[in-house]
Amino acid sequence: LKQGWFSELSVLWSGQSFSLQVEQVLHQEKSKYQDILVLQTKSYGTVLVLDGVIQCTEKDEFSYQEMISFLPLASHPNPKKVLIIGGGDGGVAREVAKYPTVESITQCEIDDRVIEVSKKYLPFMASGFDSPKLTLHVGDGFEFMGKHQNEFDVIITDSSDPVGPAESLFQENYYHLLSSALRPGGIVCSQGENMWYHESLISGMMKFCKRIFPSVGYAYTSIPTYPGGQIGLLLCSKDPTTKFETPLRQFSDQELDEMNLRYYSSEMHTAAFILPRFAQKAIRPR
Ligand code: AAT
Repeated sequence: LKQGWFSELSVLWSGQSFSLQVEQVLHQEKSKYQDILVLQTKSYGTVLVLDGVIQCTEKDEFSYQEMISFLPLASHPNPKKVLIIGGGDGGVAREVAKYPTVESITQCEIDDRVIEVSKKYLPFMASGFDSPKLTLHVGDGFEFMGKHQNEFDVIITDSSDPVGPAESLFQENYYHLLSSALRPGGIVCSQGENMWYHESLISGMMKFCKRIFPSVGYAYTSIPTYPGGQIGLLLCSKDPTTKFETPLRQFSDQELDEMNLRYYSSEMHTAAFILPRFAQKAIRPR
């Protein structure tokens, strides 16, 4: 930490770095899987960093957690059983628990230390772990997926980047396992990296997804503390009639307020799938 600044360096966005001014290092440890760092920052509140990469900040986490949850849920006619892979801070569980039709949430996070540290330092996200609908498992998401068939309506992969423990979650065989873990008409949504930096990763994933699923889409959300200020979301459906950009469930302003949704709306849902031309060509979602 040079002169009180944290800089995010990675081979995934080489030649650039986003920095945050640090007021205090709240926690630092090396878990079995990764380096865990919690920072109190000047302008983004509490920040969770894994292996040197920002996972979430208090100021803007809602953008990502709401969109990775509500895009697949509102694209499904009646999601009841939801599985979350990763998401050790609890933020996605918090969002999924808001959705009216959801009856049960299963989560598989690899690192119990991320869960414990989040409970202590990120209670506004870890509140997701308090949901009576949630069953939490600690283990590898890839291995977990191999043990479940025809079970879930929606599977959300809230994973870190493909360098480190999440590498297997970006591969074709993981998507075959996702497909068999879904019930008929099921939908998956995964952290989909950045269209400015990861064109070949994304287009490669879109290609194998289209071989496995009849409907595939790519959306993105704006979030200042992820590289490039935005992050993609890769969606696949077992139902060939799924039109991801048209939500099947629309919420009124009052309902959105009651669920404390600050980013998601039906309009944002539709808009998130409209890509700039360069990305449209590179990624070719349809
Ligand atoms: N909601 C915050 C965003 C994240 S968290 C990613 C989570 O995935 C972490 O808790 C990490 O421990 C967990 N994880 C990593 N690998 C696995 C695995 N194989 N099985 C289960 N969980 C795993 C994502 C931030 C994206 C950052 C973009 N640059």
